[in-house]
Amino acid sequence: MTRLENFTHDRFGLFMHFGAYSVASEPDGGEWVRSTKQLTIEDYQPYVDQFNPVDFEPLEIAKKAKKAGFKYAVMTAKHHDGFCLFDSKLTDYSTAHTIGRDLVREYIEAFRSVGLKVGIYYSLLDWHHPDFPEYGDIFAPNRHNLSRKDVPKNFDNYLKYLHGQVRELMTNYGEINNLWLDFSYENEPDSGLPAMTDSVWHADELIKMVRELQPNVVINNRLSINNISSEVNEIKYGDYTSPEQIIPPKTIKTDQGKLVPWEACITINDHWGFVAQDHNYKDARTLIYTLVECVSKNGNLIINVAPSAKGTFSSEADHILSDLADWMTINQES
Ligand code: FUL
Repeated sequence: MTRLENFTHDRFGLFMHFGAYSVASEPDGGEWVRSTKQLTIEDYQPYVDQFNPVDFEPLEIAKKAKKAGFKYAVMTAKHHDGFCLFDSKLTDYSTAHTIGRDLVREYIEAFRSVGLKVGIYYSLLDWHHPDFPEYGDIFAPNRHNLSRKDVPKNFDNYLKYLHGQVRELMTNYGEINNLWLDFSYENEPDSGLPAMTDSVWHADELIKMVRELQPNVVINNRLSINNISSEVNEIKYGDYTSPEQIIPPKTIKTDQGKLVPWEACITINDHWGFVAQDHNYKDARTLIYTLVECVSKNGNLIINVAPSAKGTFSSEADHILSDLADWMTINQES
């Protein structure tokens, strides 16, 4: 099977947004808390210092995920806050430095050991890197206040960092099945960020490097702008489109009528990052109906379950996964 046939055959993925923002557990923002609360790097530092998921046992999570019918997983190696969950030679802003753990390695080894495919989420945005011009981005009310125009920046330095970290992730962890890059958007002209055309990330070069290092990896389409809706029917970079919190109304086809692979990403409750107060969970029945709907339209479904700051799933999420497991036991193909 080709890499894409494998991906579309698998259909069902588990997303995990895991990071320092789980300590904040902030309903207004979740993983975006640094932006929504307009926190400086120093304001955010206590969350980074306190992030110590002593109960994170990826093998236990992997076993649950396998039983619940997931075929692959994707975990955040770095979200927009820039804090890395892996050991990078390019920064000390990582769990390798703060708690001596490479959480990405732990996750990958555990999930692979139970036969699940492994993917890595990597944010193109980086609100911590000194050469990334902004940490406000589109959803903050006072976005302009958040850009760092006062500090001299060299965007090429940031690009070197981004490409260098993707190289590390694609080199140091064996075979990676999915690279989930996030994301590109139409930025405001005076934001300080170079116009976010498709070429801003040197996307051609990046994709070429990734394909050389990992010939079988599938890549989402978020190097291109306008990438999170279900309207997109052309893939400029990568392999599949990634509609967010929406199930496309029908199959997605190119103007020439060719089927476009897609993966809908949805949250199990209302946040990507862990928020303890968020009890608005989708039940197993809803998730199963959603999965069937996606498959019937030629799509994949990836459901996000965020580990808490200690590294465990909430009891609600555990129950839902166990309900999924019951259903899967009866219906899974052998
Ligand atoms: C978005 C991000 O900004 C969210 O925080 C989340 O990671 C989602 C999957 O993609 O665009």
